[in-house]
Parts: sequence; C-alpha cells; structure tokens
Amino acid sequence: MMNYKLMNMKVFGDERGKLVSLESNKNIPFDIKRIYYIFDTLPDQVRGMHAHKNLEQIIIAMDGACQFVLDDGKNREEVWLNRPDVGLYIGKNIWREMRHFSYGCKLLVLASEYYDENEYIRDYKEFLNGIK
Ligand code: T46
Repeated sequence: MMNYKLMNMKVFGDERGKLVSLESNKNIPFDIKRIYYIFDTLPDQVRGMHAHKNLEQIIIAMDGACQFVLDDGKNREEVWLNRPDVGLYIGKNIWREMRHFSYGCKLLVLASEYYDENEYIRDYKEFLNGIK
C-alpha cells in the first residue's frame, strides 16, 4: 500500500452550519509545525512535482477541487480532493503532482515540519534512485 490515505474528518453539523476540528496527534497523526494554504489556482497549471524526504502532510480542499497524482516509484494513483471534511494524508517519499484545479480552489495544508527546501526532492530520477 502506498504511503497516503484519505481521511474522513468528524463533522459537527447543526442548523447553523458545519465545523471540523483538527488537533495534533489526535485526528492529525503528527505535531503540526506549519500551516500554509494555496489559492488563486488555475485549471491549466500543475503544482507539486516533488517528493519529501521527511515531511508528512494533510491536505484539505476547503473550497473547489483538484486532482493529486501520487507515485511511490512503483505505482501511480489519482485522487480527487473536493470536500472540506476529507483530508489527504501524504507520508514520506511519495512523489506528488497537483493538477485540474477548479477556479478558486483553496487548499489548506498541515505539515509536520518547518519549511526546508533541502528536504524536497524535485527531480524525478533522483526520487526513483532514492527509493531503490
Ligand atoms: C506540497 C504541496 C502540496 C515557502 O517559502 N514556505 C512554505 O512553507 C512552502 C510550502 C512554500 N514556500 C515557497 C517555496 C516556493 O518558492 O513558496 C513557493 C511555492 O512553493 P512550491 O512550488 O513548493 O508549491 P507547490 O504547490 O508546488 O507545493 C506545495 C508544497 O511546497 C509541498 O510541500 O506537498 O504544496
């Protein structure tokens, strides 16, 4: 099994609307060290195209939709993110590509580590060599 999973978040809903709570080491399986968000995306643009040596993340489409391609060097799988109550957990050493963004798609990302460009693998051949 590839080191990613879709996680259904518990929704507290009533006549006023809905609420989801995210807590380190409870429904989020790591200490949250960083939060970032992606917005003003465009359908013809591709993001990602990298893997992480150490980082774990959970990505939630707060609004709109986009597709993730996930690749462990052996298999490639496609996952759509299109609900604010579903998180995509991506573990270490998974190549990701993000594409088919809807206009105005907003992604919220919870990360287990501070930003470190040295921890990215942005070359696909290097990624494949690293997991051999
Ligand atoms: C990932 C996917 C889902 C920072 O300075 N700090 C940060 O915390 C981040 C995430 C990025 N940046 C800078 C680095 C680049 O100059 O922001 C610029 C855009 O980052 P990048 O091209 O890596 O963005 P995406 O959308 O391709 O990838 C991002 C995350 O970097 C990555 O970890 O898994 O979202």
